[in-house]
Amino acid sequence: MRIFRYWNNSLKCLGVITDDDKVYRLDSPDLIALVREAKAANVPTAEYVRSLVLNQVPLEVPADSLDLAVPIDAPEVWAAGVTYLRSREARNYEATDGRLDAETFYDKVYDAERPELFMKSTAARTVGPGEPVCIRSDSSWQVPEAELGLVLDSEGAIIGYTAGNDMSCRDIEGENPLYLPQAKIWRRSCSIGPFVRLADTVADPYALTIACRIYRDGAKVVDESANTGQLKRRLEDLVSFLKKDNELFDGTVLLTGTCLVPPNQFTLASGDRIEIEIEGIGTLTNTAVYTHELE
Ligand code: DO4
Ligand code: MG
Repeated sequence: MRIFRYWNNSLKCLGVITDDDKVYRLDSPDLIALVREAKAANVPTAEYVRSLVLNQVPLEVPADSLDLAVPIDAPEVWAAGVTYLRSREARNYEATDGRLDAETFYDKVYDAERPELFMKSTAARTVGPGEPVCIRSDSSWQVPEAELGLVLDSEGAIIGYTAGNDMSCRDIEGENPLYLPQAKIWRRSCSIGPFVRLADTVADPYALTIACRIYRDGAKVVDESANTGQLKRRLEDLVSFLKKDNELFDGTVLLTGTCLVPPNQFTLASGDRIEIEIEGIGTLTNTAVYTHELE
């Protein structure tokens, strides 16, 4: 069961795709309200939504044909790093110019009990499906990072799963790890959506194929896939470190790290179309542009 939002006459509406692939409009204002209503009714959210649509007529169009919006206004997006071997390998490459002769802090954090967690984005910097993501003008080595996103409530419970893009500058991060915030955070450097699959309808979050495809001038220039089974950490452990002495807000998103990095010679160019697909969750599509091209 997947919750989404879409534009209808300049209004953001809430919708659901049920397990039998029917699409319904929901009256609740947003996902968090829906979760609260289910809690008040003392039933799991998916069961509550099933009861809401029981006697409703489904929309006649597939969800993909609607004008999909960001599924949740995440007040904060956090991200975990170096949670997959592929990320460790890529970061060691960019930090050492390919001369891998000593243990790096990426090797250390991959094995440490404490995960790398960083603030990735705020609601104002986060875009949804179909919206442009931005590339920085002071970087010449930029990639999307396809990541499984956890949608959390203020207690840290996982409400659902979404797809996320942690746009990253490999040259800025590789030059000096202290530049991480600049390598990760700028205008429109994060994208999430289009669907949030309710957590109680996902049988095994450690068995999801993640794919990243990039198209340039109509040709596919990147096509990579991996699986959340390769994640080094437990999702609950990432959340428990995020929660420590911290305040979480309903709808916070935690991106769980990338298992896919495009080949080292690849960098994003303006006009590239990025598709991030997570099995059972959906495909997040955005086009990359420079910030000065937005206006
Ligand atoms: O260590 C820097 C960031 C790592 C990251 O974003 C990832 O592994 O996905
Ligand atoms: Mg990342």
